[in-house]
Amino acid sequence: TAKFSPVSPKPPVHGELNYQKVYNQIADILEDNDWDDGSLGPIFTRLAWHASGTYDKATNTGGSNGATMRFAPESEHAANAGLSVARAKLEPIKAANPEITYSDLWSLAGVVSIQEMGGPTIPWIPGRRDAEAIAATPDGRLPDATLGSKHLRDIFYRMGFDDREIVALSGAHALGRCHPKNSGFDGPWTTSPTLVTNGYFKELLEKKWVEKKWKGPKQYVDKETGDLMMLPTDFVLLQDKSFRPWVEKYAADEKLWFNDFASAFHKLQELGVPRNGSEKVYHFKRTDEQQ
Ligand code: ZEM
Repeated sequence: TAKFSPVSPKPPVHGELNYQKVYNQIADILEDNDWDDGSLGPIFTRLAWHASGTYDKATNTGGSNGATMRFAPESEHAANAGLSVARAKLEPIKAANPEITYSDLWSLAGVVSIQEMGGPTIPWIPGRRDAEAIAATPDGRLPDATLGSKHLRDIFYRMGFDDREIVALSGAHALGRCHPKNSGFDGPWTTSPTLVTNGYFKELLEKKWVEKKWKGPKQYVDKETGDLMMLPTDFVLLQDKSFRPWVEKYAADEKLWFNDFASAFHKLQELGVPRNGSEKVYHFKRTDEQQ
């Protein structure tokens, strides 16, 4: 009988690693004046999301366990274009902490980024195990920004999320920007792309959005300045009867969004990770709370 298992047979050693120390090491490399808006936080957040957003609850496949995006073909899936930068930037942290798995490291980098950019505390649990390429899920599990609300529901219900969580998670687009060479789309969603705020929901509601006139994929720009953008999947949150009330609530109440986002992002990071309920849950201190 074949003994081969796609998951490494030896569990990593926990408890020996000081995760707050690893948190701080990641926090130290976030600021990068040669990168985009000056922070690697947005791209680390996207890495953590794409590593986990492959989950399918019906078959219990995909998810943040495994870090199979290290390998082709997953590294070459169109949705993951540009993420090699994020993976490479985390290599020195892996080298300094060989005991941490890539899957824990990427997930932790998402948590560090969100907290250090001013977002809510995200409870985090270590224990993910890296897997071989064979454990990767097929292409097409991550959302396609050109589609509508049915597609958003198909993708996020498959992971086990509901409408409220879909809207809460979408608020991560307060961060970062679209890069033509990665996705074909262009521009940031908010005027503060390195800060976690409810600005995404405010912009969505308050700006007048018009279709961008260009040769690229269909996207929206704000009519007044043309500086901000929305993807078709962002714009449908305004049009859909069940999504829109959450956009309005989160725009009016940042605390509510912080709470919902923290729960949903934690849940996203747990997808597909075997747990027995006795694991220690970490709540990391921000670096500015440690002085
Ligand atoms: Zn994103 N996202 N995303 N997202 N995303 C991009 C960038 C970022 C969708 C999507 O197609 C795109 C979530 C949900 C969804 C982030 C976080 C999260 C880009 C631009 C696209 C096209 C990539 C590029 O060109 O570099 C779609 C369709 C989504 C469905 C709702 C969720 C959930 C996220 C986290 C919780 C972040 C932080 C970025 C910015 C990355 C950067 O490099 O600045």
